[in-house]
Amino acid sequence: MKMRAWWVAVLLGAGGVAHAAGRLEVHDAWVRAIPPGASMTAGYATLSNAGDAPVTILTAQSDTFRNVSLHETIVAKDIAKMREVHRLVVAPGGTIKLEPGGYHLMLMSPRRAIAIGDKVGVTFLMQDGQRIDTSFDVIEPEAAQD
Ligand SMILES: [Cu+2]
Repeated sequence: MKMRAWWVAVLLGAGGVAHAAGRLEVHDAWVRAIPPGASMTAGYATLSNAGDAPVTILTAQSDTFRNVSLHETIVAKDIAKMREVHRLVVAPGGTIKLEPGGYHLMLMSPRRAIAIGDKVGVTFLMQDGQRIDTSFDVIEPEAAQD
């Protein structure tokens, strides 16, 4: 009897591990058009986890920019500073917004000019090895503020 209970527990445990998975969904993704004379801009989006395990985003890449990183804007003593974020965890059923004044994608050293209406491909890289390909719309700078 004890033996049978043990087997049931092992089977349930294995099943739980095998099926629990994070599932990142990216919505409302946009990039601020690069201001004249600048060589960097930022990307914003709503990141939701539709899975039943946490999703850990390590970084992102883009064919359009040589240098892409996850940043966070922090205001200390009325001065806004940015720092790189090396892991962003989206809880199961949770949402994190990349938005002006908060988390954002820092997009630096463009390989080509981007115009309003263009789409910029961004790939999010997850800790578990998953890659999610997304598309960000380029929007005029006046459409947002930091
Ligand atoms: Cu930044």
